[in-house]
Amino acid sequence: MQPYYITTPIYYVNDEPHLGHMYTTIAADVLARHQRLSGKDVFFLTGVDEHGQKVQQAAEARGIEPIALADQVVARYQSLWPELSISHNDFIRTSSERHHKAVQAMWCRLENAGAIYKGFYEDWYCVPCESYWTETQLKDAKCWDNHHCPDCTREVEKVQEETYFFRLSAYQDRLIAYIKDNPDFIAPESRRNEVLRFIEGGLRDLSVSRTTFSWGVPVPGDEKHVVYVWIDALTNYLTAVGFPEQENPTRWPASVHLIGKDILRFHAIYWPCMLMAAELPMPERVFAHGWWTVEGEKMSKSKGNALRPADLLAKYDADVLRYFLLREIPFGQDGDFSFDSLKARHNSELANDVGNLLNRSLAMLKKYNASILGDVGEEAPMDRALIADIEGMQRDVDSLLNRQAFHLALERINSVIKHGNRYVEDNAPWALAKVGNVARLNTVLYHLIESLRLIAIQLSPFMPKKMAEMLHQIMNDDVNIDDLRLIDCAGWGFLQADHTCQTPAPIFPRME
Ligand code: ME8
Repeated sequence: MQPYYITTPIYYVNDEPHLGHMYTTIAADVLARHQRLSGKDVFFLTGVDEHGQKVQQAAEARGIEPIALADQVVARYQSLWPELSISHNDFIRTSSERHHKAVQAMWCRLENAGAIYKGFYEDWYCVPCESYWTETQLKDAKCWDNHHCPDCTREVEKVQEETYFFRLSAYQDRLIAYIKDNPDFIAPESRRNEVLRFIEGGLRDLSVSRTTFSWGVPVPGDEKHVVYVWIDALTNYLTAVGFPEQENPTRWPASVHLIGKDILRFHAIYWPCMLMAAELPMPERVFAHGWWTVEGEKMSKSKGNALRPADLLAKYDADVLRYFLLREIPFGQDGDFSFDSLKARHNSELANDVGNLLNRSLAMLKKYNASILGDVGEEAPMDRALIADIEGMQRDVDSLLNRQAFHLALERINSVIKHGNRYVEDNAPWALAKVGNVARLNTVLYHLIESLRLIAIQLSPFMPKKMAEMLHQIMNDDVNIDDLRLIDCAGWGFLQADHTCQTPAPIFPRME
């Protein structure tokens, strides 16, 4: 089986999960589910980033130990993911022993490669951004890393300390060449160009240890230093696949690192350079998606307008949220979350289009043939056109999802659903029933139900529970969505004459 290894960022435990964390994780889940359905051997990783000054400070502010804070937030994530049908294979915590070992092994590997040296550091540090700046990179003596912290104009701290450096500058030319030779490595295109411009501006060696706080992994052989949180965090992608027990883990490299645009520099520059130094293969792809605003405003802790999963799930079905988040904005671009557009999309695309096609088809089958599929007669051009459209859609969805174009994949599926609704109008089964054209009526109803089955399978990575319900009505049997494989079920003609479907029950009741 072809392997497929997909990751989300590991989320900081200084904040509770919010819409942004849901978004990346749902997107990764759709890809994991699609690839499993396609027969790949999927490993889907998510988890939490527990170390660093930011987490230590958040814990101090609450008067608790960092690990106690981490435990609380981990519990939130671990109860949230099943509610959203997230099908991860592993959940990594950076405080775990396996990860400590991996970080220390990575450190030694970098050191043995001559990529780490000890020096003295005098620079400015922005704690919320976990980033170092030189004097000239500051604006009005404040941080302005407007990617990682969108409204960051915060005070920076002067740091003067003995530190270890990673020779980032030594890999600059190799990294530029690599990015140029591998056009699919960083996506979307605009982000790739941004990264190239940044590297071409010159890379400075990176300070990779701190002595001013202790919440992290100690540097091997020099325990007063703690490994810089990003070296620690990025290594999680190797920990989970068995590094360092496996020096070159068989599941490595990752097929895709899915991230937000805020952490592109770390994944597209630091991480590849670390891997080059450690002589490990590059991830195949780093995709940086855009940022959500809420009703036109940036989400922020200070404004208190961050959308929390519990509030969303109290109002909306998890699958409807999954669908909306991936349908509403082209993946890679920024977008706005509004309750009005969620309702509008739900009512038009889910209730009206797919919901209606399912309902009317099953209702006609019940009315005209006691819910039993009849024999298929000779195929008309209209029937062949519908089948061809379905088969084209199956191929297109696969190639679109292979480049993370979720919105286009959904558009393509929706175009087939519209085709199905047109097919109903064009064939007017009620008229066929009226004139007693049973052969043609059976053929039309079969084409509708078989199309719906194949549509539900293609939509199942996006809406696993809803599509399990839809398939249940069609198959008249429980369908284990997680075990479906295209090779067994995606061919036209799977349903047989004499199969009995169920009486329809609306799966997307209209939102008022
Ligand atoms: O950066 N819109 O963790 P983090 C969309 N621990 N996505 C958003 C978002 C928004 N408004 N806000 C956050 C860290 N995200 C590090 C990562 S990885 C080795 C270490 C999502 O808790 C998006 O995926 O700040 C972003 O990259 C991530 O949350 C940052 O999560």
